[in-house]
Order: sequence, then C-alpha cells, then structure tokens
Amino acid sequence: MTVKSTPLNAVNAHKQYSEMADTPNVQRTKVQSKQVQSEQVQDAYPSRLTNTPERTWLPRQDAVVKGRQLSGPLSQAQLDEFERKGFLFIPNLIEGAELDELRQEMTALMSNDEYRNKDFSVTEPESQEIRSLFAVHFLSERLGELASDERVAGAARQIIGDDPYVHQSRINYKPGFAGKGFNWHSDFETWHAEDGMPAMHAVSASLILTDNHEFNGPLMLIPGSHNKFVPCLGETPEDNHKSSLKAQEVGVPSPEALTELVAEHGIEAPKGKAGGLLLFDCNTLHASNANLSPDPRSNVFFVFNRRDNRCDAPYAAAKQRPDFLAHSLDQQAQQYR
Ligand SMILES: O=C(O)CCC(=O)C(=O)O
Repeated sequence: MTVKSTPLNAVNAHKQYSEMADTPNVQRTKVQSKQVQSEQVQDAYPSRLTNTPERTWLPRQDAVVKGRQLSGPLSQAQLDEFERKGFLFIPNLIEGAELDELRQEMTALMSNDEYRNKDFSVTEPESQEIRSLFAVHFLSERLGELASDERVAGAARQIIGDDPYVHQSRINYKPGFAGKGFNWHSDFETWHAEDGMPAMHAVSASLILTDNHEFNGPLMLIPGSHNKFVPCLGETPEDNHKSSLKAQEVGVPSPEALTELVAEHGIEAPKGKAGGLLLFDCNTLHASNANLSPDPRSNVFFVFNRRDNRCDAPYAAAKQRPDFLAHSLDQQAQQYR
C-alpha cells in the first residue's frame, strides 16, 4: 500500500492511518512535518498547537494489540486486559537471585560518577540527584540482555505485532524523601511531536526494581486513555528536552482535559514487590507523585517500537532530539561505553 504525501483532509488522514493500523512493514511517506503543517496539512495526531483545540481528544487510529497470533509469554486474557485498559501489570515476573543481580546492576549504574555530567544522565530540577539515566540497555550488558529477554521483548512483540527494537531505555530513580514526580503525559505525544514516531506501535515495559507502594510515588495511569489522543497546547521550545526531562511543562494535557478523562476512566496505580513488570501502551496517560516516604522507588523502562514505525523528522519540533532519547534501528552500544 502506498501512502500519498499530498495534503489530506482530516477524514482522509484518519482513513489512511486505520488502513495501515495492523500492517507491519508498510513503506510509508510521512504525511506531516512542521513545515507542511503550516500549509494546513492534517496529522492524525496533531499537537503543540497555538490555539485551544475544538475537541479535548481525538480517536486513536491504530489498533492496540496487533500480534495475538504470535508466540510469546502473554495469554489471550492478558492481551484482552491490555487492549481494554492500555496497561497490564504482571506481579513477581522476576524473583530471587536474578532480581538481586538486577538490583545490584542498577545500584552500580546509578552510582557511577563517570555518567554524572553526560547528557544521558538527567538530574532533578533543584538538586544534583540523578532522576533518570537513559540508554541503560547500552550502558549495561545485563540490562541489554533483559531488553531482549523473551519474557519482556516477547510480550512487546505480541502487543505491537512484530519484532521490536529498543526506541529508548531508562532508569527512573526516586530516592526516599527526595525523588520528584512526573506530570501527566502521553509518551506517544512527545515521541510523535519531538522524535517523529509516526504511529502508536510502541509499548513501554517497566520492571520495578524496588517495591512500589502507595507512598513512594508509583506510576499512576488512566485506564482507557490509550484510545484517546489529547492534543496539547503550546509550541515546542528549542531544546525542550533539557527542561522537560526534569519537569515537563509542554506536551502535557490541560487540567480540563485531564479532569474529563479522569471523571470518565478514573486512575489506577499498580503496586507490588520488586520484580513485577508493568506493560503500558505508548499513548496511555500517566504520571507519578513525589516520593515522600523513606523508601526509594526505582524502575527500569524499555520502550519497544515496531521497526516499520521508526522515527523520522519530528512532527512538531524544529529538530530531532539526541540519540539517547530516540535510538535508531542500527545504534550500537559502543557509543555509550
Ligand atoms: O517513573 C515515573 O514515575 C514516571 C515515568 C514517566 O512518566 C516517564 O519517564 O515518562
């Protein structure tokens, strides 16, 4: 199927996205970029708008679970739950010595002073505490293995419908009393606007490496929000990532939009012992509170993207973000070691 790059009206744009929704390996031409946007070309997922959008949200154009027939660790019932809620929590996926080893690996990575001033190591807005360490599947062989472990990558394959590659990886670290929160957002909104990810064919896998409980800032998600794309107000500032990774202000839904969605769908916060795995769709709205408890909360995230959905020119930013935020298909670990 060929996708035309000529200007589309909204209806046609939606039709084309839904035609390609379940079809891996489709050659496509980007239908929108910042430049053509100003010529009134419609994007199925427009955001970073200058005027308040008429509608709070637009319907998702891409199927959610695309690989039911593929082999993998998830049952059909688990895939059903993911399809319905936009996330799935699997308690105690990893236990015992294997979990201990992963936790030691995380501690070693987070305390490695060599990473302190690197761009892939992001500190808290008001301190030098590391908040996020990116590219961890390249920094650590052990985490690299985990990213291709069938229990994790196989689940991603069943969801996105083809073998994945790692678009992004990170450890988010929230030390006791000091770890700050994350504002509500859809990851896809940022990856589409700032990295050029065309469609919703990506899933995050977050292995919780410390117990996540109600007081240490567990991830909160709006079940069902993955089916609604919320366009956000405000142009992307230059080098937005330098501030947004510390505290995201652009690319966040309005309080009105969030109020409407939460009124309809509620909020859930899967919690559990270290070793649980949370899979969540790239468009599920999520956030987390600061950690005011004494217990640290640390999770490692792998974002799996479908190879035919690799990023190109950003849809609503002047230039692509650095590689550590959006790896290409052929990126090598050596760049980070
Ligand atoms: O780690 C968290 O609590 C939030 C993670 C998140 O939203 C992100 O890194 O985009």
